[in-house]
Amino acid sequence: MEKLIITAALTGAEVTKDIQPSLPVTPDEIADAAYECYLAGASIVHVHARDEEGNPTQSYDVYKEIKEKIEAKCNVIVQPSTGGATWHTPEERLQPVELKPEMATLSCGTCNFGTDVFMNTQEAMEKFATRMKELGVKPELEVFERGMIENGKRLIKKGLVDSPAHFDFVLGVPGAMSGHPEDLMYMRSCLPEDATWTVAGIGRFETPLATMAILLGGHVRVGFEDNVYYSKGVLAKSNAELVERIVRISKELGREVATPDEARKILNL
Ligand code: KMH
Ligand code: ZN
Repeated sequence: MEKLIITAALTGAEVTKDIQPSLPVTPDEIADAAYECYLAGASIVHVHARDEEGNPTQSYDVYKEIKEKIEAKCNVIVQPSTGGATWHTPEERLQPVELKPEMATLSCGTCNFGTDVFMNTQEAMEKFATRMKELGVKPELEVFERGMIENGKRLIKKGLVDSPAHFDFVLGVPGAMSGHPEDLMYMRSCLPEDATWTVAGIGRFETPLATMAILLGGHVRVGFEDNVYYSKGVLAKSNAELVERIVRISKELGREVATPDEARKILNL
């Protein structure tokens, strides 16, 4: 089986330091967390930027600072978010793609997101995919619902996303698809045959779905964006602690963990 790619989703747009005191928020904190996760076994870091007040921002300049600070420390793959926060405009969200990162996320449809709506029109998805293709940025197709896989396939069919595409199943967001084992099995069965995939289980779904992905040949995303706990009611000490657990499980199950350069090969970066 291919080696396991572990993505660390370090910050997200929704979690605050009140909820998780170790949440990395400043560019220096995010770069330090990225480096710790890299040392622990992560080959990709999914990053969201925050402004000086700690609020989500899609500012080109802040993403630039984060990317440069991470790249000064290690060769982990830096994957900026184009999802941002639910209230960001598509134009704001697309800004970090101009940094020409190796990868960036591309959300493949609209869904409820907690008490908000996460809006991704066909027009916006095509615009994001077009710009990523022009700049040589590989999209990670974020799917929160079954129908979003079809939207991703449509982008491939239109020639806006290259095959083999890479999907990320984000399962367990309140308001969108749940994260039970049968949900993951179903989503996986709907992918294009040549696609690679990652699963990001939200909250209590994180570790069970990660374990399934290790066994099924998929890849894994963990981190404070998705889950702030190590176990029920016990906060994780750091993003790296969550990565370390996945490395341990994967080794116990006989699957090796990919370095960033090995991940680049698997994902055709
Ligand atoms: N914060 C969510 C509304 C992504 O990073 O691409 C969207 C999100 C997806 O986090
Ligand atoms: Zn994100």
